[in-house]
Amino acid sequence: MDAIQHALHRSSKHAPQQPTPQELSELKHKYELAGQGQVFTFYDSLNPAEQGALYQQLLGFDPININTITAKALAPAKTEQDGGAPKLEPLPESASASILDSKPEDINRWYAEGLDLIAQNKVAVVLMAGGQGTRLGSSAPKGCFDIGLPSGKSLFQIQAERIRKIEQLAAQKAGPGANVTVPWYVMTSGPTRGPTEKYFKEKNFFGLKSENVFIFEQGVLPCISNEGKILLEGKGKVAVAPDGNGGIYNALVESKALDDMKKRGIEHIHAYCVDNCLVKVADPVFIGFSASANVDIATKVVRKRNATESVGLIVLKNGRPDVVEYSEIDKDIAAEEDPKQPGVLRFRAANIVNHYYSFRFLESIPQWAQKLPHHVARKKIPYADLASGETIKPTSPNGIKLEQFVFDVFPLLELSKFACMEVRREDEFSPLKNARGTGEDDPDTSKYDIMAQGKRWVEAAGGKVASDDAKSGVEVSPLTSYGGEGLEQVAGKNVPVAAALELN
Ligand code: UD2
Repeated sequence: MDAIQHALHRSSKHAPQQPTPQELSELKHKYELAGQGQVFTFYDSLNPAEQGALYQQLLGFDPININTITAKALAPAKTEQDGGAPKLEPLPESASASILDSKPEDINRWYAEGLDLIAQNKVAVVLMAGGQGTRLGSSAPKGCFDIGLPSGKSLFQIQAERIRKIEQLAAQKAGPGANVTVPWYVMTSGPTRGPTEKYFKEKNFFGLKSENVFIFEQGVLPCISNEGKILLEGKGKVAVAPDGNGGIYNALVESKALDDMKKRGIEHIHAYCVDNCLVKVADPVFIGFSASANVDIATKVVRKRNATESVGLIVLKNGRPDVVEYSEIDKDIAAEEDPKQPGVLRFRAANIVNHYYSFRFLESIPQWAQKLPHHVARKKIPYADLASGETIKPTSPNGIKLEQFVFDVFPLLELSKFACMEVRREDEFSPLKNARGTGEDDPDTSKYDIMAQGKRWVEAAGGKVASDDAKSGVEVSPLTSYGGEGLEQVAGKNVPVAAALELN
């Protein structure tokens, strides 16, 4: 075991340790070989604790690999001219189902099968909550955000209560004595882990058992200057950023979340995005549909709102399922019309970060996680000036953040092991992306979409919502109804608008 491996072994057991002179010189040499020796510029001016912390941080990166992924991420996108970029096509009908035109008996069958799997404790939920919500303008984790519902519930609480309700519905179907648990694996990042853990504890895990909530953290990657150099945030710290929601795969393995799922006998996983207030957490229809299709991955999509909506597009590329992110799609392709349906977008299956995975597929993560590509986000990154050591806040993008995308795993699959389910946007997708007042994908549209859905449910159950004002609605607690069921008691009754309907 060489000095670095000794240090890795030692560091895994104790607080940041001072390296031995040999360990330090070996690590310095490794970074200098990679042209990244600048990270040691201020090392000698640091105190022992700072030196230990910087050493441990640098030990966690491989500078050669950082150079490789940076070069690959910056490589010019292949164009059709140089025979590179393959043709994109919409996913064929064979790989897609749509709730919009599925037969009710199929939907009911998927629902029943999904509930049975949940009742057999074979279903887990993974929440991607490491994003930093910059566009929303809130420094707290997005899941803590109060979208202004009459109940004041946050996104985390709404999602937790949907888990509690689906556990109850599955247990009711399974009959007396059923003991149903849907474990909730919450992925956070450096900036969101502390506040998320604190919030969950304050809220007593929203009524869930804490041993069934597994909060873990995704990895980080160094920020890179426009010249390809690893940036220091300060004299003793590398500037880092979360490694993207594609970091979920490594994080599931490194955090032992995957081991925990195996111990529990989990076979089906629902993974989703924290900012979608309408998300059907552990949706039995989606689980049943995916399990009966025996796929390794399934994804929910909604019809794209317009050519410029900021959503990834599910496509077929080289015969494989894939997603082209909104920040990387060719504008002309995004605006192309369907030749068979003028006025309808050709590429209209919008990715909503709502995925099913088979556990058997997630078990194979170590075989392919390193192969996932990195994407580049050009950003203004505060950095330590190498001459003065002062931290500079740049006024224009001075570097890049590298991140992986969760859906970059799709092309690993044959089409036969992949499925796509189109769902109703009004029932399943209302992302919280922008600050209040933006008018689209903001706290008010989130609140409205939940209240409008509650109103539809109450009216479908024979209830009457007192006001016809288009902006009015009813908040139906997830503990009262998961998807509009169980509202018989409102039949014939007037339900006041802006009510938080907690019929337990
Ligand atoms: C995401 C999708 C986009 C579309 C859109 C729909 C990706 C890469 N893009 O775009 O295709 O589906 O959502 O709303 O998914 N997250 C982490 N760790 C990170 C970064 C993000 O956990 O390092 C989580 C984040 O908390 C959120 C989800 O991933 O739950 C999506 O992240 P985002 O909101 O930054 O992605 P966005 O809106 O750019």
